[in-house]
Amino acid sequence: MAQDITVPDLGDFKDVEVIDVLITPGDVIEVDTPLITIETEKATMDVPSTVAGTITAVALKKGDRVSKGSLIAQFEAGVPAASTERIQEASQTVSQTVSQAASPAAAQPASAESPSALQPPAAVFGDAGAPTATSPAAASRSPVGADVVPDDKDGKGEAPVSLTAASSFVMGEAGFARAYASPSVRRFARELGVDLTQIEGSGLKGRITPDDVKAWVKRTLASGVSSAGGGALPKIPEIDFAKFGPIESQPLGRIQKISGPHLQASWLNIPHVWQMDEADITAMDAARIESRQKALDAGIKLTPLAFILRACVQALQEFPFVNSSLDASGANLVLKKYMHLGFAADTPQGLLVPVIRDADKKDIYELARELGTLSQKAREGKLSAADMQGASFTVSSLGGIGGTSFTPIINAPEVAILGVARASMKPVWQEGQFVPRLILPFTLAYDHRVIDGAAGARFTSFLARKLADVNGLLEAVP
Ligand code: CAO
Repeated sequence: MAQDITVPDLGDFKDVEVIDVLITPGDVIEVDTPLITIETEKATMDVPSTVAGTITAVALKKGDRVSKGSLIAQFEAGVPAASTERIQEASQTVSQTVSQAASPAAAQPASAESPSALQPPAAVFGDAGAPTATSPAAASRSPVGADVVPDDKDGKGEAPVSLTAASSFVMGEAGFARAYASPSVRRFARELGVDLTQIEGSGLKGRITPDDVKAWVKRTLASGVSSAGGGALPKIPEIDFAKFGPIESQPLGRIQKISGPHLQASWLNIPHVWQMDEADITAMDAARIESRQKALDAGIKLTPLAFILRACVQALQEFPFVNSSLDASGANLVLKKYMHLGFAADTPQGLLVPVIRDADKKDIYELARELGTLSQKAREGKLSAADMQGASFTVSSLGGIGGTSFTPIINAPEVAILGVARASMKPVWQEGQFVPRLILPFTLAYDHRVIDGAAGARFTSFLARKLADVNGLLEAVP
């Protein structure tokens, strides 16, 4: 028989916003499985389950507001009931977190200061921007691989760690996905540039607390070693621009605030190399123009990007190490057997990176259709967390806007990103004469720890050949 799961005592808080719902009907939950993430003015926290069973109905959605006793979901006890002790522990987790949030002394500086902490999370740059599900329930409903592996510290499959976009906008910090910490602690750690994998949690069952993060920072500063292993960066001097003329100060957008530190982390942590090349896409564009109307009739806008994504798939199949990530130790390469392609989308809210899943199983038309659907969702601010998770390689195309080339920043923990500029007609020397050809400039940014220069150049040369081979691009996908 279905039973109710309700919001436990939230201390002084009432009418708190739900910023994420981590369960769906059919999920098997255990004691401590995070059910929802709520956000107060002071902190973001998970509400873990105090029961075990199978979710039959979910009563909440993002944006709803809850107080003590609000119905979260209904469940049927389908797995062994949790022991009283574990139920007490779960309840204790909630009340401890809530009381920390309620206490100004314990409130996290990041939450109090960062506007992003006061707003619903938004995923930004792929894994970098997307919530990373780390609960068994969330992992089971997510098609994403390595970044949603449940934290299973004690071998019981419990993972009272949840997600926010800010918490999982990870640049080169694969360990974050496995760290045993609340979203607000993750956010706090990210803002300080702290690698949570290096911290031993002193909280319940080893959970990392804000104090653990602060203590780690103090120790690290005292020892003069940064989390990146180097010394502190020299600071850019602060300048009073008003001395030189009138100024106006505007806060950065929420997405910029989230993505900025992670772009910087990628920039600082990854030794980037940029390999530039060009492809002759004359035949490809002719085929595109020929099929454009037919595609439009089917509701698909066929742009060069769909062909480029298909060529990327072919290149990634040939060079699987480009479809990989370094693990947290930096000593092993995680080769991904899936091919989820992220693409940068310029939206009114800022840069977002939706992900086309299993791009290797899709032909040009399916890729174009998904590009259209996801771009529209991105612009309307309707992308879900899952829409932005799990990219294994990213393409950033500025071809619709202009420019002859640019040097993109890798969407860590991926190891490469393709930057596509605008194609233009150029005179090309062929068989003793110049002929006009449509030339597409592109740049592969790659992590030199993983990809050698020769391999990078082989990848871009292969990609150029694939882009020139329109028949190969249009072939049915097996
Ligand atoms: N060369 C020449 N023309 C191109 C082109 C290229 N490389 N790429 C696209 N175009 C053309 C398209 O064919 C289209 O023209 P028509 O309307 O005449 O067919 C026009 O440019 C606009 O294309 P689009 O932008 O609507 O579609 P897209 O599939 O190329 O791109 C998307 C979709 C979401 C990637 C794009 O709209 C976008 O947001 N780009 C910005 C990405 C960004 O900000 N990157 C920087 C991130 S930091 O690294």
